[in-house]
Amino acid sequence: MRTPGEVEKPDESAPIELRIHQAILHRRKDGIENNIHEALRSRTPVEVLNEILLPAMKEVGDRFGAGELILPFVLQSAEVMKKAVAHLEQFLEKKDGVTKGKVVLATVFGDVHDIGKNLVNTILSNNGYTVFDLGKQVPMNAILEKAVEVGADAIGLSALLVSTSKQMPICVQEQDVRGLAFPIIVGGAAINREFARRIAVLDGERFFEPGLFYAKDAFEGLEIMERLTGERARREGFVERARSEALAQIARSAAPTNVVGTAAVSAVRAQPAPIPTVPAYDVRTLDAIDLRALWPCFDLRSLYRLSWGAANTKGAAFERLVAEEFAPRLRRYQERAERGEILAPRAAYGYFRAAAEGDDVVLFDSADASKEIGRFAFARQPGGEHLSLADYVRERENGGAVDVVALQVVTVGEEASRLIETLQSAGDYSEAYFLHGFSVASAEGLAEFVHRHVRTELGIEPSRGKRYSWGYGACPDLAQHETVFRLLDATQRIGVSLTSGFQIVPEQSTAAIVLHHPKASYFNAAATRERSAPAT
Ligand code: B12
Repeated sequence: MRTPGEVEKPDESAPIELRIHQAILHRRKDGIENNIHEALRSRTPVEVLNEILLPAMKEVGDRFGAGELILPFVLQSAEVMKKAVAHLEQFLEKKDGVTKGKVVLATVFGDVHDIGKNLVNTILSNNGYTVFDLGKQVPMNAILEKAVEVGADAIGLSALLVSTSKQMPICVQEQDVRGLAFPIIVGGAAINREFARRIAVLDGERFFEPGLFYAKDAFEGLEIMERLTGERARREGFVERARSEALAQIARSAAPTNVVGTAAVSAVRAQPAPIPTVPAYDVRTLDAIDLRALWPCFDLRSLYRLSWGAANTKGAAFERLVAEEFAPRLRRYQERAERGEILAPRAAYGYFRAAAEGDDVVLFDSADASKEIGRFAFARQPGGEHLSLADYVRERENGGAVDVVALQVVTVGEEASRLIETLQSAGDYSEAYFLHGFSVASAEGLAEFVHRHVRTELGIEPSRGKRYSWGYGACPDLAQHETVFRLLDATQRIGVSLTSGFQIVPEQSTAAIVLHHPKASYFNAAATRERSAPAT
């Protein structure tokens, strides 16, 4: 029984094209240059690329799509492909002749999240496309100028957050104003097909002719590029379908909807919680955190399944993957971190006098319980239990604030992102991906660690209360990060900052409000009934 992607022994007696195919499929880098040399004895460089290398990477993509390969192993195959192509290039007359198309790729302005973009770059550039990767936080003007300069076949835009995804429609509007016509592909964790269709229509009626397409992952991005650079009729059919879907959606959303505001408050509001003993109403910094105390706060399921790509690996195959690959690799990262590499965990957190006022939670001065120092206007569920985070905080009593909330901002520093960038540009795609996952787990683990620390200092049970991060369902307004940063003096204390999209820099950082109410639960303040994902 084989683990997804288990390496098969090379069959040296096989014909050279099969040996190269197997080397890419089974992620064997060693000797690939010699194999290329041997293949060039009977083929032109372009034939080696189009008849052996690209079909091999295509099969890797198909096996990934079929759930037979996990993403890190796909990236290891791409590393072999990159080595093979890099060697082949010296024999290719002019590189241009052999590209399937040119893509200008970038993470939008205000956004520092680039693992998604990097994966797209890896998959496209190792499937025959020329990628002009402009990096992260890229102003739209620079993206459009590059597209004009290189004569791009498409522009690819990536973003992590709703707030930063707002840059994407600017690409449509600016092209319209400037008379440009580059198809746009958008992707990212916080957007979806509905968003893409909406921004593909100008002035509520005109479809952006070159087309704007949503890609749920890098391989859908590849499919879209195959369509956009494929033969004319197929491309036109593809764009035509995008047009009709976008205009149909606009027509549907034009229909009046009866979303009503609500005066209702949830039943929780009438069940105020006992107020814990607060050590002091002040702000503190944690920057000498013992990493061994952090490891137990890791969510291994999310690391292995989400960040390291084994979401679809089942049963014994998963157990073997963890035993042979994941657990040893995690231990190696933890040992490096304990030696002072990779992570620099720091946190700023504090306790604030607080009172609910309608749907707002108001924070008061530590010395004067009537002096307001900050306010969070929280959303309220229009339906369902009509929950709002304000319901978990006591209202003013005798004019003063009697309740307490904690705020926290945590970061594992920028060293991880720097190492990931170095690995990515060196073509060590899978190492970059694995290290990104570890840094994500560390950031989430640190948020959990600080939350547990707050519960201990408040003397409440380990499971009491919840931690809510802005941008998630219960508190979607990321702009409130500014109030958190001001009240915690986060930039001074732990060296974090906010982008124009209210994203935190360094990337592996989170911000949250901690509520101690025993009935606190996760919910989505948007017009739905079901509960939303827990906070970071
Ligand atoms: C990992 C993660 C984190 C990590 C790391 C984030 C990072 N910058 O690397 C940590 C824990 C640090 C984090 C923090 C936060 N997060 Co977070 N996070 C996630 C999570 C779980 C996965 C994102 C990820 O890295 N996916 C893996 C990569 C490889 O996928 P990807 O980037 O989506 O890219 C793929 C596709 O989208 C596509 N794609 C992407 N771009 C492009 C471009 C093109 C051209 C193409 C073709 C394809 C394509 O292909 C890529 C490869 O397959 C998502 C939820 C989710 N399941 O997606 C929430 C999520 C993105 N986070 C969210 C939030 C709110 C936050 C915080 C703001 C919370 C807070 N207040 O602290 C912070 C902000 C961090 C900051 N620096 O500002 C929300 C965003 C919602 C919103 N309102 O915008 C999400 C959606 C969770 C949710 N359910 O609401 N987060």
